[in-house]
This record gives sequence, C-alpha cells and structure tokens, in this order.
Amino acid sequence: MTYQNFSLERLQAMDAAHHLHPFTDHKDLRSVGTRIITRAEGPFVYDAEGTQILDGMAGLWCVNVGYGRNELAETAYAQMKELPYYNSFFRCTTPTPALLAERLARIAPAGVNQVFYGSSGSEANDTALRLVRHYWALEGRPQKRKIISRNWAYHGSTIAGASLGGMAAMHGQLNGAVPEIVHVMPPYAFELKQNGESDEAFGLRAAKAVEDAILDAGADNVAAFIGEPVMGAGGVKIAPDSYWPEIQRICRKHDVLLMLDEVITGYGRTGEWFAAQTFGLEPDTITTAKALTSGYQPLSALLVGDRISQTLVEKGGEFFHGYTYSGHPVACAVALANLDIIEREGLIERVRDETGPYLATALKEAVADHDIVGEVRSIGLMAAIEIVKDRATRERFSGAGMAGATVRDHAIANGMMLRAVGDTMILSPPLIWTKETVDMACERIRKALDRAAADL
Ligand code: PXG
Repeated sequence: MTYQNFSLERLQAMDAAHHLHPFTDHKDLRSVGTRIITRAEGPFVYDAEGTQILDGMAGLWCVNVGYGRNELAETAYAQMKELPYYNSFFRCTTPTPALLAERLARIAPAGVNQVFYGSSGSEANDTALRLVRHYWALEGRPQKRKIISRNWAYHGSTIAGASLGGMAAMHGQLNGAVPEIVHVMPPYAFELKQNGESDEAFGLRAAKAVEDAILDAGADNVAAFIGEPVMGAGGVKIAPDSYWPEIQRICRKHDVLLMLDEVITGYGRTGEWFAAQTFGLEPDTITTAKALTSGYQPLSALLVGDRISQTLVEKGGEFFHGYTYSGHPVACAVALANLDIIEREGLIERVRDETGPYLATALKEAVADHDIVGEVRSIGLMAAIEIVKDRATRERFSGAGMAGATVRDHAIANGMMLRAVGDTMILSPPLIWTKETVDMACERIRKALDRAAADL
C-alpha cells in the first residue's frame, strides 16, 4: 500500500490539514492528532505504530465476521473483474442483487419478502420514510403521515435519518427537520424508572407513551412507529420484556405500521438473524445495513413486508426513488459471501447459545461490583456498562461524558477498543469472539475501570 511510504506524522498532518471527520470537534481532533488504523486480523485492529487493539465495537457495529476474511476480498475481486457495476434502473438488474434479495426473503421474519437496496443505513431509512407515507397515500389515506419515534433513537445522519432519530444535538443543527415526526420517551429503565416501579411496569409505561402520542395526533394521522429493537448509538438501551409485545399490540390496535431499524441488531447480533425474531415481532419494514456485508462493502437493504409491497406493486405505478448504487453488484456479492460465512460457522447459534450467555455472566462477574459501575446489561453480543459516581443513588460524575471518555481512553491504552456514549460504555464485538476473547475483554475493561476510578 502506498501509505507505507508515509510516516505516521506525515499522515496525521495530511489528515489534520484536509480531512473533516464525522461527528467530530475538528479543532480538538487536530490538536491531539488522529489515531490511524492500518490493518486488522480476526478480532484485532492495529494502528500505525503497530499497537494491537481488541476491537470491542466490530468497527462501528458492523464487522460481524471479524477481519481478514480473504474469501470476501476474493469475492469482491472476482465480481469487479466480471462486472464492477451496472444499474438496476430501466428494467435491468445484475445477478447478485437478485440472488441476495431471494436469500434475504428466506431469512427475514415471515411476511417480509421484498428488498430495496441502498449504500447506507441512513439511505435505507430515507427510503423507509418515503415508502410508508407513500403506502398510506396509495391506500387513499394520505393524511396518515405522522411517525412516532423515541428520544435517543439513532436512525442515521441524512436529513431524514436525523429527523427520525431522537438525538437533541443533531436536531439542533438540522435547520429544518422533516415535519410530522414525534419523539417520545425511550424504554431506558436505568435513568427513567421511578422508585419502586418494576421493570415490567416501566416497560408498559414507556409503551404507553407511544400510544399516548398516537392518540394525541389521532390514529388517522399516524403512519408508523419506528424503533431500534435495542437502541445502539443511544447507549445499548435494552427494553424491559413487557415493552415490545405492548408496542406490537398498540400498533395493530391503531393500524399504525411497525418500522424496525435493525441496522445494528440485524444479521446475528442478538442471537437470531433479526431482533424481530428474538422479540417475536411482525414488522412492516426492517432497515438493515452494516453487518449485511460485515462492513467489507457499503450496502443497505430495506426489507419490506407484504402489506406494503403488495400495495406498492399492485396500486403503485412508478415509485420515484432510488440510488445509483441501489443493488450494487460487488456489494451484493460480498453480502452473499458474508451470509455464507455466518451460516457455515454457525455464528448466530454461537451468540445465542454460547457467547451471548457467557458474555452476560462474565461481564457482570468482572465489573458489576466495581465502585464506578451502576449497571451492566447485555443481550446477545451487545452490552453496556453504566459509569456512576455513586452506585446507590446512580448519581453521575460531573461534566457529562467526561467519565465515559476517561474509561474509554484507559481501555484503548490498555488494548481494548470501547465506545463511550456519554457515561455509558458500549461493547458490540465481532460475532467470532470466543469465551477466551470475552475473558480477555473483561480483564482489560476491569483494568481500565480501575485506572479511570483513580483519575476521576
Ligand atoms: N440506524 C441505526 C440503528 C444505526 O445504528 C444508522 C441507522 C445509519 O446508518 P449509516 O450507514 O447511514 O451510518 C445507524 C448507524 C455510533 C455510530 O457512534 C452509530 C452509527 C453510525 C455512526 C456512529 O455509535 N449507526
């Protein structure tokens, strides 16, 4: 690679001079210098100085089959040589998007059988928003337009994605959100549960907030509810068991479509292909991206349920929507090979039966009693550790996010890549982790907590 001719300092200087990074305070980054990751193998990434770091975040929630999969590189190479690109507009397609659509229909929940492709989760949610509103218009109910979402939701960074999402800071910079999107409380028991309230009662209360929003707007004006089955970027917020069945019931009762955003939970993370299956849900749309290719190529697939697709096909006429790279042949080829790996190696069963339960126990044993830990929770291979100043009262450290950043920095210095969402530490590793990898992670995280506690 040509970058090997450049020193770390030179690369950092070029980066600082010209590269505007996502979600970044640029002045701050340029003062400290960017960490440059140059290669990766299995569960580890390596930076330009050769430091090995255990990747607790699977890149950015996506590298489910781990790094160094030659099979995926060879698949991309072969497809690029045969046909690097052709579009799927104008009555054309290429073989791999057709093969992948059929495959996705087979693994998707019952009643979900159609696929619309894009290159990112944000694009897929843009498609989803347009599609559900279009559906109701085709059904002769164009006033059914409102979408109910949740505070802390993350649905992407395009204008539609950020509008659907519930991140206050992002809304602050939107300068004109997509209208008619309403946000309600998330099912985040750690901060929102009242004294003496059971988890079950809290879950029902959080679901009732959705129903109240539907009633407020008038069900005749509400198109859909959108939610991540487990909130990811908002801090691995796992709903109490009572929440999702109640959401499903509420959506049915008021004839409101159920849109699941499985950009993080899709393709095995919760121990089933989709979290819809983990929670027994019957969604009308499922947004997927990330682990569809394990991040080896940019690709998203919006999975569309029969109710919507039948109307779209039978009554729709032309749907004026699509992207240059919808159904990209190389990305779809890599997705097929990625799904082959997940199936062949039984990665989903492993998460469900072995590493998921093991992570839940081992992480609790390693850190739940730590002085600065208020809660440890997990589902499948995604976990959160709440950092607090006072375990009894759950009081946070002052300077929101400082404690989380301190733990993260110690973790990375100790060879463990963790993500901090405010003062919540996040783990979402590749599904190839074994019990031994979980043990290694737990040990490194414990050490990072010790060092952070000393600093804080
Ligand atoms: N929906 C969900 C649930 C996501 O997690 C998107 C949509 C948007 O996908 P794209 O491919 O457009 O980025 C995401 C993306 C973080 C972080 O800091 C999380 C995401 C993206 C960037 C950062 O945890 N998730």
